[in-house]
Amino acid sequence: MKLKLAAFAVLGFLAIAPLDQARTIDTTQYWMKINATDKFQRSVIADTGAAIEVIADDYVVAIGNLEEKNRIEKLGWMDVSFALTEAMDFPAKDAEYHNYKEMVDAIDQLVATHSKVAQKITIGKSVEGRDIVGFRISGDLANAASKPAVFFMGGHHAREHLSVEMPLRFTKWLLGEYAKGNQRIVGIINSRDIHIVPAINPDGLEYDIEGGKYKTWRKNRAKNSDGTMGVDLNRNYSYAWGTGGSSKSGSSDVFMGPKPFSEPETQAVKKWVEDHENITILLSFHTFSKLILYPWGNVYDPIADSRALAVHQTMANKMAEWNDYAPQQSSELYIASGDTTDWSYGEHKIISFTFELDPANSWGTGSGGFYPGAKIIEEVIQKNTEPCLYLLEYADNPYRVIDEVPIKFPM
Ligand code: 0X9
Ligand code: ZN
Repeated sequence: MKLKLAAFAVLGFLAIAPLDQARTIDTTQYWMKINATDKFQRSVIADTGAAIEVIADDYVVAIGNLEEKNRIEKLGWMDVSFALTEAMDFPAKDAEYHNYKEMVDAIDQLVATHSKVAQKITIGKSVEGRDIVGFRISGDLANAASKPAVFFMGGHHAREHLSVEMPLRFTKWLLGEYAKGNQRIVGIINSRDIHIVPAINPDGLEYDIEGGKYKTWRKNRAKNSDGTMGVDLNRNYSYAWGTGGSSKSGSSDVFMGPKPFSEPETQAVKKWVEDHENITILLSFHTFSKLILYPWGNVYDPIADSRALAVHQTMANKMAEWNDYAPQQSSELYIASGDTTDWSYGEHKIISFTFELDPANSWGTGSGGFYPGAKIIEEVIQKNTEPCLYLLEYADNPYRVIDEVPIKFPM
């Protein structure tokens, strides 16, 4: 009821405000359930500038601003929509999630405890000047560059807090197991160079929870030239930038930015990857939908190199056995250009994955799938630990997954 009243209040305001003023002032986001049965319809929806968040057989749920809602209404596919004006208090049960300071403290504490094998890294600074920090882990840190490396990252999207918890807590587990003498983990750490950056977008993370309220914020906190805020960092990478599923409008949740790598956060990732040529595998955590995605996301065509395609598919299928997520090419969701993994594979031939973590959908989670509560954290870390170890074990040569001859029993 409250939501409906709020929606009327917003529309009433727009009716008396001059159009251009309304355009700059209205920052209301809309939740939309839209009829769509295939990837082609989903790509049309993605092209309106709204962010698709849930995909079901015959509909999607997207979040977008008023302009985007109007565009979708014109398509004639809108089922139901309402304004997301209901800000929530930060629930006490979510205190287990790390804000930026808590994350930095956790990193500092872990590297202090495990200083022989872990060091703090700063890959760059955010728009608002926060350090983009993480871990580098290796049995021989001085010579880590000579070992095969995996780059794990999270928190591109501000409201996807579980994608920060995943790499952070995986690291804590990994270092704890090493200290306990778990032989498998000792072997992995001694033979690998592991790079982990839990929050690529620290400003967005902080803004989303500022004042004890969730804001369903997605982008970074860049001040755009038209007075709007934020660039979608997962539309700002250079590979096939701006070729579909992203927007030129600063008010869009999928704003591509004024040019490829316009943002310090994506520049930091770019420089880090360029400076570490030993990275063979990259995994970017997002939420939500329980998916394992691999390139391409900017076209429906599969990766042309049949061996690289087979590696991505084989690995995705294997990892799905552990986390029970759905493995698929990114564009099976919808076309979107300028994402991390199209760039890391397209530009650097790094075997690249995006995980859309739990939950599967937004039903029953109150505010939507971005805020599933603290009770889900442990289970999500556990089911995704084996996939992370698997990537680390194959980092010396990911092509082993297709070249290895399976042992046949009986021998
Ligand atoms: O749209 C995104 O950036 C990712 N989904 S999210 O809900 N976390 O925002 C998915 C990116 C997958 N890539 C492509 N479809 N290109
Ligand atoms: Zn995301």
